[in-house]
Amino acid sequence: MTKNVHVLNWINEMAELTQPDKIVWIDGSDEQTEALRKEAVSTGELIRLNPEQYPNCYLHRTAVNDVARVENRTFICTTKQEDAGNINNWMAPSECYAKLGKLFKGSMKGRTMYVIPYSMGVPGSEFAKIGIELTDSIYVVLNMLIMTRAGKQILDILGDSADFIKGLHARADIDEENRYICHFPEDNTIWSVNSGYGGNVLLGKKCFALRIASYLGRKEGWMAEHMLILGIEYPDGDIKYISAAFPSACGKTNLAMLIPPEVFRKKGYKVWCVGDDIAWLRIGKDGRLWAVNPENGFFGVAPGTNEHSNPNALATTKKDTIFTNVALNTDDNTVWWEGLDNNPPKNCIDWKGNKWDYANYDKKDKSTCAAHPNSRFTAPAVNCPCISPEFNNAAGVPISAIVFGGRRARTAPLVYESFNWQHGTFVGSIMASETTAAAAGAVGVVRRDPMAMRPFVGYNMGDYFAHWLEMGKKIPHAPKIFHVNWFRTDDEGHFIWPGFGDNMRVLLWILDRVAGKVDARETAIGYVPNVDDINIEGLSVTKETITELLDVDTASWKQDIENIKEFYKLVGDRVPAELYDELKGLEARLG
Ligand code: OXD
Ligand code: MN
Repeated sequence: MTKNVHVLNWINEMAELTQPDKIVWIDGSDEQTEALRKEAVSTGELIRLNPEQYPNCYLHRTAVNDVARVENRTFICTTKQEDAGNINNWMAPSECYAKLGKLFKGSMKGRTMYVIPYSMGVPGSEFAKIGIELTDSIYVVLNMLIMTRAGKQILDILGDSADFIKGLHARADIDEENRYICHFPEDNTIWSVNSGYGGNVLLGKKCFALRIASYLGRKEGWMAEHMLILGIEYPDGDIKYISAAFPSACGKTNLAMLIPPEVFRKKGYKVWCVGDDIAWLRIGKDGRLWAVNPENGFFGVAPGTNEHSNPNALATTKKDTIFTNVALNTDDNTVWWEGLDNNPPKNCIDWKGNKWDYANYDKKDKSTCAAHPNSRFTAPAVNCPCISPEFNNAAGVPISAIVFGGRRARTAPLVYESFNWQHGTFVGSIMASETTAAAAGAVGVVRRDPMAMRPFVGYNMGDYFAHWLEMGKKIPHAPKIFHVNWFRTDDEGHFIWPGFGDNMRVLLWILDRVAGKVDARETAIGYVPNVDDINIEGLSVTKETITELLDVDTASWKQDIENIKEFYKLVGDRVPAELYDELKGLEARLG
């Protein structure tokens, strides 16, 4: 499919190492894709679902020891350890190549090596980058064909260039003790071995589009972020775009596809989804920050997805979708997961492939669940009813506001605005989420997750903060930076804010601030809305509740300061002085 010597030499080298029986090039054609699906069904790697209810949909089960990303086995392999920083695991490149080389050696004997040329971003566009993944898994091929733009055309665009990311993946023995997800940012290389789970093996996603891309972005003057992108269309047709970063399990896919509350829908408001997980951001010729979603599909968490939480995601998965580790309803060959509805199928196979013990099912005990809590759907973006008309626009969309968010019971108010870009970078750097403890009202453990990028920055976190500050100086018309918290609780531990579609009310305040349409109250942490400026038309939430949601709890902020200091110390000596200045400023304002 190509005469590119860089590609051919590298594939020869990797084939000599892994020794596959044959090599198959993925051309992206319907015929080849269908043949691979058939082959996977014949070996049991995929189960075909009911073609009437789920046309062209399949179920896959991973090994029971291989169900999630493995942060403790993920490495950034830079020549100097300090370039990877304290937040990442590090191995010297030579040591890592030698160690993993042994695991890859002969790992594809008796198997096929698939060559997947793919593009992150619209192929051939200024924003796009090319990768090639070598894998011995049909499941990976079929997922990559959904999640990226893949096939022969990508090799045509690459021509004889050496500018591509080299990804090697082998399932090997799915041995957790020898599972490694390793990144060599100085060599544009990713090696992943002993896993078959999406986040570890779909190398275009977290490995390339976040870890390697964040490294490239710093070098080349742009940003790769763990952000959704959405557009809000006003009744007059104007559309404003927001990008937002939240740690895993904070409802990013739900926010990206939100349906406006009825009162807004009636007035003509719409929400468009550009992306649910990753944004590549660059400074446009007009001086604004422009974002593309480099992916071509959604790899979403299934449990909790339902007609109320995210009807658009549900609709997206009704065709051409691969489900992973959900339950199989054997009565009608359809899928089910906890939170889909209140009718768990009595006759079903659980995510481990065993007959589900329905009689002993206890919603609160995860070990009795039919679907794995991290079970997934891989669905094409084009299936989404609210996919943005700009989804395939190579230039991306102009960003008016950047939103950070976490899961905080008390500390963060519903929404606040940073004072400026530097302060906004500080707000992102101290992002955190709490795990809610079992006891009602108890506050859980705080995990700092700067810009929701803790597991995904491909270099030193301190340098990453510095890059944010640098970008701020270079963007003539920078977006404003906000922080939201949908998860504030009352004294009994109940969520106070309704969330889901109603989050749009907060996004509208954010956009009003950007447009200079509303005033705000200056507080120690930033600008907080005046109570009357959050539109609660058609909502059963009272003004008193909004007042409570917007309260800045000084005592818990003061407590947080110590934790922030500890975290900065952990990040190390490359935390920029400007962020320490911001921390001092916050401490002083809190009094
Ligand atoms: C994801 C994650 O899968 O952030 O998107 O873990
Ligand atoms: Mn994610």
